[in-house]
Amino acid sequence: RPRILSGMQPTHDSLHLGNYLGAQVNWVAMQADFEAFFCVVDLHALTGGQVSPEDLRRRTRITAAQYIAGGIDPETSTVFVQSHVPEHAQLAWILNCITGFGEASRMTQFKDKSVRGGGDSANVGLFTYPMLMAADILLYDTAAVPVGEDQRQHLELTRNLAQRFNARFGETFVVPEAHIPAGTAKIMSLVEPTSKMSKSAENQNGSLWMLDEPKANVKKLKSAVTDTDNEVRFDPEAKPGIANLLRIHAALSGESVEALVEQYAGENRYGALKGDVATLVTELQRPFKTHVDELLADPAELDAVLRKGADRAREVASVVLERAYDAVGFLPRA
Ligand code: AQP
Repeated sequence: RPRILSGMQPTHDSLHLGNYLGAQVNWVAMQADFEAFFCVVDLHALTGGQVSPEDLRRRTRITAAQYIAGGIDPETSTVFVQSHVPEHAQLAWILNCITGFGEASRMTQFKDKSVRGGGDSANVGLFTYPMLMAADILLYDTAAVPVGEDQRQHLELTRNLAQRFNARFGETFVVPEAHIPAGTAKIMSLVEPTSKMSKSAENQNGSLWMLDEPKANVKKLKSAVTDTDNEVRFDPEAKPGIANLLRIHAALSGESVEALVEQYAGENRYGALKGDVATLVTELQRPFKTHVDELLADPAELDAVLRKGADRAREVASVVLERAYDAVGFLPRA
């Protein structure tokens, strides 16, 4: 089976609905047809600035538990923690050394996040984030990478680096394809529907947390920013708030956006649309949260799953890293 790899950062005590719909739903759908690797990218989590060791450890387990609660089967897919597989940091170094400074400077996530943090507060890890992400992917001979739209540019860089390495040192890496979902590639903030829903947004009312109390999310949805036009239409340019709600509804209910537009035809139906989305989100959240709580109640069992995952991941990653070490000319240890 061809391989897929994807991951999320343990930077919050819960994933948001954008992570779930933009990435995880696809992971679950793909795990039957691909040999899948799902990684909690804790090395990446250090790029956001200072985080307490307790928070990082807790969030790493919580993130892994959410993968499983969201439908990843650790018996068929490999679920692991990035720092348990040292090959990620090792390959990232080599990729850093074939990436141009200007090329890395053009990454929009770096530009956005370094500006958000006040410019000088950004660390060097944030700058080299895309090359670590490329290492994550290339280490598994990954054919496809299921991610949200925000990761498209990083994926393109990964492909460029794989091609460049292969051209310079001989065929070593598989060049991966992005696998970005059509409707839910970018779930928007509820308070600023032209920006993506995000873990690190300043206004937390824009994000729906999977593990929050359902009533907190219902409240956020009821006050989601829309427009003054009063008619439910799918027009992401003119009506980004309504378009976002329609996309979320469609993804959770399985109905098409067109059918929903018909269903909410008429005046003053914004309240009804918001109420129905709130019900769908609540229905999604309840069993999800219960399952996460069960998994977290037995951390030793969860850690054993992650241990097994790391062992399997290393079996693959160590072979690919050795190929890359050999290709660049590192002297094999006698
Ligand atoms: N709003 C979104 N819509 C669709 N997909 C999204 N993803 C993130 N936000 C949306 C996808 O979720 C996966 C996990 O990404 P991550 O943990 O690396 O976090 P991120 O990409 O940095 O985005 P976050 O979660 O919102 O965090 P911040 O605020 O730090 O940027 C990826 O596949 C991503 O595409």
